[in-house]
Amino acid sequence: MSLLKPKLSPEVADALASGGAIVALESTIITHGMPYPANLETALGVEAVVRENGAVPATIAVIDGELRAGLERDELEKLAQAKGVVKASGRDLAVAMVRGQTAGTTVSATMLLADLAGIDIFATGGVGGVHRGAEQTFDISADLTELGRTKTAVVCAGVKSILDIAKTLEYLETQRVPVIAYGTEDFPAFFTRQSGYKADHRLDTAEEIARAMFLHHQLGTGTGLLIANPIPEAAALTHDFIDGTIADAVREAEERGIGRKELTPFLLARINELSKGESLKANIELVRNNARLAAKMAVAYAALKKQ
Ligand code: PSU
Ligand code: MN
Repeated sequence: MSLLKPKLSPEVADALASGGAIVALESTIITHGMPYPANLETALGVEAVVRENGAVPATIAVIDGELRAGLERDELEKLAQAKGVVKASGRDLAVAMVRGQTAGTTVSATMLLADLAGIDIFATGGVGGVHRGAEQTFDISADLTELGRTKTAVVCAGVKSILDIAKTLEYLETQRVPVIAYGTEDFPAFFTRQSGYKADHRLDTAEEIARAMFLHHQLGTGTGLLIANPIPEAAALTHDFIDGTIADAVREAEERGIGRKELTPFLLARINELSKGESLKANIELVRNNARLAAKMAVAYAALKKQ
């Protein structure tokens, strides 16, 4: 049985055919991670940043049941305003196809589809992880198991402290996923440049990260890589400001009994409200920053593959 491939935009198809640099982008951040119109502006802005840095953007989603890599502007506009869109992790894709649904793809689903398309690098804001209280709820994002089985390098700004960061790092260790911090020893916590935990590894250039990716795959590890890129200093929030807000949002979710796939979108929306939009501003900046690094990695990686 042959493997499916997502339908490629002409630009992405050209780049793949010529061995050019491509950066995959996810769409749950558009459908469930940010409010309209900030989600659309961010999606368009991130694509522009990828292009400015020499790579082709491939936003991944399911549109009317069709797997897609590379969306046109009007499709992004529709996705950003659509109501009742599915949040699809890798396990939800087949049913979304059968039902003809439109879905935002999580990190897990985006990695899977990027890999099927032949795209090696993917930029996002934050990945899912082990939720606080997971010892009771068992709530561990499929993003982490996907990283343990799919060969995509994911550039993120670390994980938010809506998650149990220590357990998330432990889980990635179990899954044989290297966690590489860019230009720092610290594992960043999304809104802040430090989480209180160290990353496993530090590399200081996009070229070095691309070489590490190349070798990681040549070793037949079969796993992805997590690249943690700290939010730019000027956009970072202070621990004092954001930690209380996150704690309030987590408590509220618990009180209201929110769980499973609704939990992360609820927390993101609540943190945005409680922070009066400060978290959203930081979120936009860090995603752009990740797109920049991912594009530079993609340029370096494309050159390595041609050697
Ligand atoms: N964290 C964020 N922003 C996001 C997400 C996580 O800061 O948009 C989204 C991503 O698409 C991620 C998904 O893959 O949430 C994880 O959801 P869950 O925790 O339900 O696995
Ligand atoms: Mn979950």
